[in-house]
Amino acid sequence: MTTDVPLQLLGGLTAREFLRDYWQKKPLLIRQAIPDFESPVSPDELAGLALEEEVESRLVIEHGERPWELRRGPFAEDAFGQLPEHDWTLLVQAVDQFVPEVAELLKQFNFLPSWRIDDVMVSFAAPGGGVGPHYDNYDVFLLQAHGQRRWRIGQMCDADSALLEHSDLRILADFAQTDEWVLEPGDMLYLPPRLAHFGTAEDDCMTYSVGFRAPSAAEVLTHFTDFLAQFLPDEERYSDAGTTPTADPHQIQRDALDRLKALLAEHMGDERLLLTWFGQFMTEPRYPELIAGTEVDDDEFLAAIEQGAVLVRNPSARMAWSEVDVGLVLFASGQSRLLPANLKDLLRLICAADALHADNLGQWLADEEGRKLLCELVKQGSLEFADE
Ligand SMILES: [Mn+2]
Repeated sequence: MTTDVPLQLLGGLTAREFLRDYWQKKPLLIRQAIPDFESPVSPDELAGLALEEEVESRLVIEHGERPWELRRGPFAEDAFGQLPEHDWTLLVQAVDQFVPEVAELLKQFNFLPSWRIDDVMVSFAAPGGGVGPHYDNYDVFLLQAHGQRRWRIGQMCDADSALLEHSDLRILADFAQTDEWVLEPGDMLYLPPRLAHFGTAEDDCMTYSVGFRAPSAAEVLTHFTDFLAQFLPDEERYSDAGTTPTADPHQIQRDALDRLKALLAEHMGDERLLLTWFGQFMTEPRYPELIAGTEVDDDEFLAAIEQGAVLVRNPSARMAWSEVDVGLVLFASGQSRLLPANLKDLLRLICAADALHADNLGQWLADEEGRKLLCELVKQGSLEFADE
């Protein structure tokens, strides 16, 4: 992708300028980031999604059975009829996995790695509705999709910031406002992690939140070491061969720490395993149960494609690829495959194309490794045959 072209989505900044000056640093309001934006999802359709078992949804009612009452979906059909006229919000996660037009929107964010994108949450709010002043640990682009929302931003927060006593929601006890805007459809607000913000609906309004994933340092350490440990035999232990007599047997000496540090460095520095773990971790699907594979053998697969069948990415699948010294690695929905270097263009195609078919697969259908890979991805469920 070109990084030095001014982007309407970024208010005329180039991707390079945005990443240098704003990303992870400071907020940016972009008027008409997507001119004449019309939400591909209606409020009714959003409410419909919140009834579905596999969809993660929440309702926040400011003056409910308790202040800022949180209810979790799936909801019953009559749940929305009984709500007050104002001051409530419905939030639906990962709408991009269920509405292709919302997934399409994510292509505009291709100046960022796709594996950093988490999901598009869509919220509908009645007038006055919001989830209270809070901060998130993730970057977010807030695209106004319908109606108007007033956004207030405040201070940078951290784990010491005081929160209201609330069992489910993290609402800030103090909010020091620094700026305020009313967003119209097509306007977008970028917020870096940990910036206090507070959105309230001016009228019936819908907002799309493009959220990002970034593992915490604690997650990196615990998950990577768990992953590493699978490959370490029980015999490999702290070892002090060649040690010298100790002056005081009760003292832990410096050389013990040095031995431990060497043990850690040897394994933590394994780049291949670090990459494998990271790629698997970052492509783990939010809803693994929606990645169901299809049994298909190599010949059936080839025949189907040659007869015009089309493969599409499972909307719940996540994919990324990387280069290693012995070839390539494809990460697909939490799994990794080591592949020969000559499959690079195929990996790029699989990760990027909307659809795979005889035309764009072309020569790859004659490549045994390539065909096997496609077939395996269908069996795993990351790719699926499009419905006729
Ligand atoms: Mn937020």
